[in-house]
Amino acid sequence: MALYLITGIGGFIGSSLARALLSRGEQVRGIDNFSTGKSDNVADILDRIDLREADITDLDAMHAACAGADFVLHQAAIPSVPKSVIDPLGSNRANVDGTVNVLVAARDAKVKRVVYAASSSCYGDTPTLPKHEAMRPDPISPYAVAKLAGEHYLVSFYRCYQLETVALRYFNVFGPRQDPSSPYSGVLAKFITVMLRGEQPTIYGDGEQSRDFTYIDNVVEGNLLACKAPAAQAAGQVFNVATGRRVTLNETFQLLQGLTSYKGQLNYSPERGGDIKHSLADISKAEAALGYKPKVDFEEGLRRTVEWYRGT
Ligand code: UD2
Repeated sequence: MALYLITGIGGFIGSSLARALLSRGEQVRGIDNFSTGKSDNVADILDRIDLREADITDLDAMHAACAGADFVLHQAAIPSVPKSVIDPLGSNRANVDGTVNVLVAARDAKVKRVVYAASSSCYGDTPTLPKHEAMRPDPISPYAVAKLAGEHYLVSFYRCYQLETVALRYFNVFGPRQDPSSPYSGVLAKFITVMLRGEQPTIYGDGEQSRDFTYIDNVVEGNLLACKAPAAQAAGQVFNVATGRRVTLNETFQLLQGLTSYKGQLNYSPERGGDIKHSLADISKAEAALGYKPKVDFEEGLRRTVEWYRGT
């Protein structure tokens, strides 16, 4: 049994990781400032985790949280491309300063490995598809820059201090518990909840933008594999975590019409600043080095997610 520290445990991804680790008999400690995370997300596991309410930019709190931890799964962040366009300083504080703090604390506590939630946004709008890790990043939004800076810090901490680090570039993660209520929420959480209420979803742009939407279970699997893969293959490395298939928003809307029984129309409004047109991952590096294989495809993930929101 190992002790895992999850930063951002109150978030949709952090809380999903916690549940998966507990079900495997592992010990879980979590830290969250509950700015975007929700205590509801961990309500059912509260008695089985060591939960600490603190900010990752608080170095003392991070030192205390890292003490005795074997692995750190660093998920805490202020996500959202448009939010970072409005508030680049806030994005930088949480996503860059916060990440350096986590790394310093993990290094000092001599944790075995840090796995980091990086983002597909680092690839930017370069025309080459699929995106592979050897491509030169070309971030557009402040969020994408901050997430990429975090990656570079991970690699630096491996090279300078031999702290084993793995950066996982998540591609548009979705699934149960993703917050649908903020203007910055992920598009699938918003569409599903809006359509289940019989209301009209809004597409920014023409709806022909595409994403490699990745169901949460695949991301959980990627994290677990990243902790266990031999250092020679994983430490100091960056991996895409995705499904290797892309769908447009217009296609997604059609699929959701069937799953939610929504009969209404779509509303189209102007494209969002900082957006990327197409996103698709090459996942061969994660397959070869980590043994990663997406377990749940897009349609099945969508079905499970709709069912979950229907039940809430
Ligand atoms: C980016 C990253 C993703 C993750 C995320 C964190 C890319 C390709 N992906 O997601 O990996 O880091 O940031 O926030 O950079 N949209 C609508 N209607 C809505 C909401 C969104 O049309 O009500 C559009 C939006 O303009 C975009 C697409 O849906 O074209 C996806 O938007 P999103 O906010 O769900 O995720 P995205 O791609 O910014």
